[in-house]
Amino acid sequence: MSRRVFSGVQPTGTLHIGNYLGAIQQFTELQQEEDCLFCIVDLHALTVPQDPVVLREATLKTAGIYLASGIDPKKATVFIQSSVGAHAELAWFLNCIATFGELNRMTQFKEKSTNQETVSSALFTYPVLMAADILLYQTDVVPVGDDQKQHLELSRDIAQRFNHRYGETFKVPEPKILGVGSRIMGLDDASKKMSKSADTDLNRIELLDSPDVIRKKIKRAVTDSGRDVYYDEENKAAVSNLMTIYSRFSGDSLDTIQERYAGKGYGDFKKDLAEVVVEGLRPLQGRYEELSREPQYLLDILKEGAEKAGAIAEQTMKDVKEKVGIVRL
Ligand code: AQP
Repeated sequence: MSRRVFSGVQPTGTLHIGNYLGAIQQFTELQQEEDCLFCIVDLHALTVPQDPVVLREATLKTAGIYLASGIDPKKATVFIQSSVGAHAELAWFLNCIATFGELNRMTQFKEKSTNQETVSSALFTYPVLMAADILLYQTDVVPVGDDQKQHLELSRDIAQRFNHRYGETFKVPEPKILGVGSRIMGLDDASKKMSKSADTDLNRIELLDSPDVIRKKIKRAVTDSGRDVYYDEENKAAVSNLMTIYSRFSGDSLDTIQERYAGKGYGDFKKDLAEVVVEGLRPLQGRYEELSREPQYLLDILKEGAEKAGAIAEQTMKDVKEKVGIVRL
């Protein structure tokens, strides 16, 4: 029997190769065998201030990138989080289960709230909404990048606590985190992950960057001291990150890449890496271009996805309300 898979991406800008290699590429593989739901989590994006026009555009762009990356709406359910009201509703019930102490230990909250003038309470409770997203669909497997490991652990704890208090209600989900490429680091600073919200766009290669922009960003990417291309995460963090990107886009192993560039410098390696990434993204960019000519098609897919997801969510919400003692009128 196929397993239920759920994952989401925030529409907080244009997706980058970290989102793609860490998460979306797994989605396209999983949809072949499993029962998949892929969501654009716009309510999560609202935890930090958003321009409404930009948010709406980014939501549709993210949906377009999903499809352009190879997510097939005939195989997987694709929808926008806010189009299924039960996400926010279940989050409330789970907020009553999660504790302040465990949310206070979330490292992503600490990173995102540091040096901010004001921090919304929703940024603090963000992982509870994420737990709701997952638990609502009785999810077995959640494919994510390595940065979401702690949030996934919390979702499991919340599910177990709810089940213990009220009786078996939620499946306890398993994370699916890849090895190589589960955390792509910034091109400008290999000690921090590549991120949509990093201060400079030299931090990331966006999936819709033109070939020239990709070449420029890779040329300017930081490297480490020395000139040899070899994999050593501790002493050669920047070069190791670039080798990981090369490996994931080309399919070549890290050893093969190391042999290929033995005796050559960073310059040759970076030049080839740029072409590997340009070629790797070409099909996705072509499909995105085609999809942008049919905006209604995308809206129809999202509407249908919301209906399918909503029907599953409704079952879970019925059970949750029954269990906690909400009066049915
Ligand atoms: N650098 C990364 N390497 C590998 N995987 C990554 N992911 C994010 N960054 C990397 C994975 O992409 C999926 C979607 O992430 P998200 O949009 O929900 O939020 P995020 O993890 O906070 O990603 P960003 O790009 O850093 O966005 P902002 O800057 O808006 O917070 C997740 O599975 C994530 O693990």
